[in-house]
Amino acid sequence: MQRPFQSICVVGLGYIGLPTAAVIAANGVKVIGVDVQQSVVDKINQGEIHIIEPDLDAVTARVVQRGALHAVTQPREADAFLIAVPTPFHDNKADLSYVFTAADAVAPKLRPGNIVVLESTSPPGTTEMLIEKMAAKRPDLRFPKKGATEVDIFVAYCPERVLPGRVLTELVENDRIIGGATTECSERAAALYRIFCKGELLVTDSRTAELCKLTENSFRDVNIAFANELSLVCDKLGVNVWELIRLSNHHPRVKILQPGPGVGGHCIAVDPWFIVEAAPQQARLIRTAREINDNKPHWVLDKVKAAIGGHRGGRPRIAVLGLSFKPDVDDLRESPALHIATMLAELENSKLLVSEPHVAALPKGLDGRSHVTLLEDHAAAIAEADIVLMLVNHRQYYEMPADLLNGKVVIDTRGVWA
Ligand code: SAJ
Repeated sequence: MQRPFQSICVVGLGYIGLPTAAVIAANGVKVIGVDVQQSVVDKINQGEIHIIEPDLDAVTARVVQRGALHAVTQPREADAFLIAVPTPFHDNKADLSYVFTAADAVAPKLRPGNIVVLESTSPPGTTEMLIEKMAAKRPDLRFPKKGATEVDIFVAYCPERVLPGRVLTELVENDRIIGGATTECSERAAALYRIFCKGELLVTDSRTAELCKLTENSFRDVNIAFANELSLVCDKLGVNVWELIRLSNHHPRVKILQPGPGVGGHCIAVDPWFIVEAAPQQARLIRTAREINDNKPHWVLDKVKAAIGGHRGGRPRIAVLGLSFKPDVDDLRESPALHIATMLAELENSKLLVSEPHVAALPKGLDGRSHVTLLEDHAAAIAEADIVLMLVNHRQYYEMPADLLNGKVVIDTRGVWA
């Protein structure tokens, strides 16, 4: 029997598209990878990769060498099309231009029986708009819409939910949500994901699938906001928030997360805005949570400013502990710790002794400033400092002599010394 998918075209060869293309190719299906950047295409065709992800280099080299994966700048005819392009959020709006550009590029290559799947994180209704875009370009083909019994092109939404650093494992092991435009679209999409996915394939409609991805990250954002709000309440009332949360979590149905200097990374700090944009009147808690978390770095900055104001005897030295967006990673993207350190450096009224075990040099915003120094040894930074600002609870920070903090003003946003 002929396999239903002989060739698959993956549009967008970034953090999701490239590993997906490589994994499908490794499962014996011919993959055409598409990226608008010629440099990315060239690199992949040489069997190399342009992103950091464990083991992806070896898999890519193997499938490119076997001819199972070939990269190009424009889509080509295939049995299935997977779209994994970025959907940035700016000026309070989701930017869907990359999705629609991909749809415009795919449309001329479509043949009856093809399936198109969108994976990019998207506001509810995007898949329906994608269908309209392609239908406008191809009036000769029947696309799925309400009441249609027969279609030529099947369309579905299937969000990516893999954790960077574990992408190759999670692509295969994780359950997937499949939101077809019709039941038959879902069935076809499920057959496509069965090629490489060992997890459960959970079928629903496209809007539910779109909202599901956004909901998962909003759920976490709202829960972190609750913890961050508690930290403000406790500061006002003179209560230790870490002890409060520890005690409250002994209740069998209470599981409060941890406060911090704010919420960073590329997903949790962004995705809830897609829901707020789609339903501004209804998504009041989700919006407020975003505002609480976004405001936390400024609250921390005010605490440091007060400590600087209270310091006697010249410019104080501040040990800034951690810059990454969460503990034990080297990722500085959208990091509240880096944001706070950069705002502090701008003030120029203190000397910053920065510790970040996962970077070799100071990042942009902190480099080239005479009053900012990167120290390899966090204990040395603390020993020299008047004020100690704990921003990221990296594993190494828990190991230091207990009396090192004696006589210092301590601002501990992570509860390391609580
Ligand atoms: N944070 C806190 N307090 C906590 C937990 C986290 O302040 O109790 C902060 C972290 O320090 C960090 C931010 O929240 O700044 C986000 O970190 P995270 O570990 O919660 O999440 P991410 O961004 O690394 O990954 C999330 C995950 N989503 C969920 O847990 C619902 C991951 O599974 C997704 O694959 C990923 O987003 C994604 O790509 O969407």
